[in-house]
Amino acid sequence: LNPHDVVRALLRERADRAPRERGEAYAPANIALCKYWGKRDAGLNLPITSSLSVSLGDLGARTRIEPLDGPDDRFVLNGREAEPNGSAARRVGAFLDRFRGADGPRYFVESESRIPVGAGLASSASGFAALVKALDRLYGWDLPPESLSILARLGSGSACRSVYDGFVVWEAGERADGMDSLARRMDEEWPDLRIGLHIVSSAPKPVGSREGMNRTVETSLLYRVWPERVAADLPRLRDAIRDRDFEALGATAESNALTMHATMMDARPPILYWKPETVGAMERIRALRAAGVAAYYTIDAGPNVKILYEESSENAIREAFPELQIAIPFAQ
Ligand code: 2P0
Repeated sequence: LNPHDVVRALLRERADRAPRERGEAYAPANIALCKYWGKRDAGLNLPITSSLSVSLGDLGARTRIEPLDGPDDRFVLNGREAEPNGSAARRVGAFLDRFRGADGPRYFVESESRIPVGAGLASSASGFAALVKALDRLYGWDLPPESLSILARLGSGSACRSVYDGFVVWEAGERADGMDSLARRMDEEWPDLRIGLHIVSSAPKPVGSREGMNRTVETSLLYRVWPERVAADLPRLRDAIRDRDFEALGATAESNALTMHATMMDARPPILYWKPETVGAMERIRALRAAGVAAYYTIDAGPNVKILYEESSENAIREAFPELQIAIPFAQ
């Protein structure tokens, strides 16, 4: 199955519906506590392992889509029109082609992202999840969330997790067509949980995450233990969430991120996303911990550091990281 076939299989008779005037939707960014790193199918973004994330509440993307007369799509991101042939517009256009075919309708797409630019926060995750939900509203498909998750995955793997709020598990699945590779929300809340975004650099990364994960899978010997690491960490995280055991949650998430980075460092040529300031922040968090403040970190495919803590530690964290942007996953 190619991505277009997946779309057809999910939409079925809905594919013939006429559009409304517009569709609009919001989707949060997400941070993985057990990471997605490595694909078994690059065309469908099917992962080698399952992953677990938490969505970032009101840090995300709001997207509006309207049919457009004319030969080309228009894409406006944070008030700025994207270059028609730039990488952002091409990626959105290629994604829309999976729904409409190459000579289908053109669209005006406007997206506002409340994610710090360049935060290495997989803005593609909230972007594609919001776009799929906006399309669902434009055409009145009213698809179940599991289908929206599969469709979002076709845009960007981690986008399948941004269809939901809260804690989310993306089951890797086994099928070649990926119809069982989708995310579901966990039925748990953690109102005191906070995620601080410590931005070290917003410069473009030397190796994109797509290339980084492919190179790791192909060349890293350490990657061979990654599925075992995930198999051990996922149940630990589920238990920690169920028991509200913050130390277990933070320690597992932190170790999981370090193992992911170890697999990258073992790739040939090696991939190292950290900057001196990244390691500096890791040290500061370790020092906070030694001083009795429960704080842990996780790091994605970039130099920025995401700090996990609970509301009761907020003053100590803010003192150590005055510039922190704070996400509240379970705001009431
Ligand atoms: C994650 N990352 O679980 C991991 C951790 C980066 C490090 O998902 O190629 O943008 O679109 O499937 O989803 C970033 O990868 O990659 C990512 P594609 P994606 O959050």
